[in-house]
Amino acid sequence: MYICQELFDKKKHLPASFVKKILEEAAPLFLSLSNVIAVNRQQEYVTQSQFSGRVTVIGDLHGHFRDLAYLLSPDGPIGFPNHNNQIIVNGDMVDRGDMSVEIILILSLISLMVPGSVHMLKGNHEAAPHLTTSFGFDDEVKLKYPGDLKMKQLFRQLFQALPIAAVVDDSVFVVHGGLGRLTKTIADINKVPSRSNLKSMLHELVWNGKKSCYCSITQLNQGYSLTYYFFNTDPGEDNGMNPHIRGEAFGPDITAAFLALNHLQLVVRSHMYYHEGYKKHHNELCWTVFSAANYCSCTGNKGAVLQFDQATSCVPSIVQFDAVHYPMPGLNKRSYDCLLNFG
Ligand SMILES: [Mn+2]
Repeated sequence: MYICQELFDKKKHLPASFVKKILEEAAPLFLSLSNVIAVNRQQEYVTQSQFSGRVTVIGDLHGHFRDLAYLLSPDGPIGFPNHNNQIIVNGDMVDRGDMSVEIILILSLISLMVPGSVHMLKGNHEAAPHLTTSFGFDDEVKLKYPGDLKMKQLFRQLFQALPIAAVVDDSVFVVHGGLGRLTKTIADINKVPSRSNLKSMLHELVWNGKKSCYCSITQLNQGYSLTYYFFNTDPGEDNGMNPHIRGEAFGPDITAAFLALNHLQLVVRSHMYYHEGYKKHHNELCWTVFSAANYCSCTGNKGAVLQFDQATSCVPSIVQFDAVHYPMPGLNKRSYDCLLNFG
């Protein structure tokens, strides 16, 4: 991480051949995982009902590599990941910030070096290519690896391979955006054969033979719809699905029904900026965590992570942190205008 930062500060970058090697080796590893991955702490031998070790959920990073470096540093609140100190990175690692490339590379590298210690999930910015085109990531790749046409394709391939969600200790569902109108079992989601075929996955999960979905076939074919549900919804106050400033909001009844159907206790999602870095919704059954502190160098918010570190409880500890300050010259006007309305 220090090498990445030092190179960046000198306007240099990791060699393209090294980057490609990481991307080419990590993508098949991610694709081999189930759509919803199980992240389990070790069960203590004596009681069988208590867990040891820690799992930390990191929310949106959006190119804030310095925040990630702080979190994983020896003096940071997480430290370097290992089997007893696992991290889930809950999507939207890229766009808007200026070091998205380094975030993907360092997390992929640790995933390869210490399997099972880092769990990267897909966010709407990894799921929809038009977002990386509009919000900076594609430009960042071009800037750092000019003329290298294969590089963007390898990043895209890796994004497609990322899992959709995680379940911690058979209790906590972790997903980037939230839930949708079709309540699904974890088994249903896992039955979808391949994440690399996005259209097929969207069709199966969203439609499932029903024609009641809000979206049109055209939108579906463009690959928006399930990304909408799992990656794009926000918690709302009213029951059911309701119109929302940036799409649809899912109500407390949707959260309760999903948890009951899957015998789970809590939903942790990200996707939305809050000034304190986290927020509890739906009678504390759904929590938001957001980890880009001082988002895009202009909001002054704290970052937060949620840590499952107690032996018996699935209520996480909240760790807040202040931004690692730096200028962000690459922020364009469209990003600035949109950043509070889009996760
Ligand atoms: Mn998002």
